[in-house]
Amino acid sequence: MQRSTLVLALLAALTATGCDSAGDTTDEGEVIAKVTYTLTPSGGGTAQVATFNDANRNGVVDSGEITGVTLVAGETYTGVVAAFGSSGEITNEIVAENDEHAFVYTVGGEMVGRLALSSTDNDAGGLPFRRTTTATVAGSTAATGTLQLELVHFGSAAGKTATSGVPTAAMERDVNVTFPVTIAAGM
Ligand SMILES: [Ca+2]
Repeated sequence: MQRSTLVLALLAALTATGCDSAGDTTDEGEVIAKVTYTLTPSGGGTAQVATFNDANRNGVVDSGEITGVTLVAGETYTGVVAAFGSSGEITNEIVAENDEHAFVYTVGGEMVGRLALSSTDNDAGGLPFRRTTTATVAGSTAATGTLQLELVHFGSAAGKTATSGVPTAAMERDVNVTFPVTIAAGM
């Protein structure tokens, strides 16, 4: 493994195979080739886009395939995830199966206690889906850490029963990628 500043991201396993369980209506075997998480500051300014682009289509995070974000302390952002297959955007296909899926965010490093995300959308059953979120950056000082983004496949709507939508480790991940995140000191 090539050592680089992306080492934290490289430590994260990546599963980029599409859902393949019986009953899925998405394209069988569709590979998620690119995922973006766009953070638009509520106070105005340029959106930040965390990106995983599996340029060599090998399903794992390689050097240069991850782009992190720099957020501003004290700012609030609107977050939106988009997913792309080899032939274009497939976000709508994921949304169509929102009762079987959920996006899960896990902060690491100095993002713990500084970066908080809350769902602003629900699935067909009224549980958090989290394709869209509000991201709040607490405090005023600079910091560095990580944000893990997972798209969990619960297998069936019945499997997604907890009100928090908390997945288990054994559940399938259609996306599992970790972005480096920097907080710039607030004004
Ligand atoms: Ca790759």
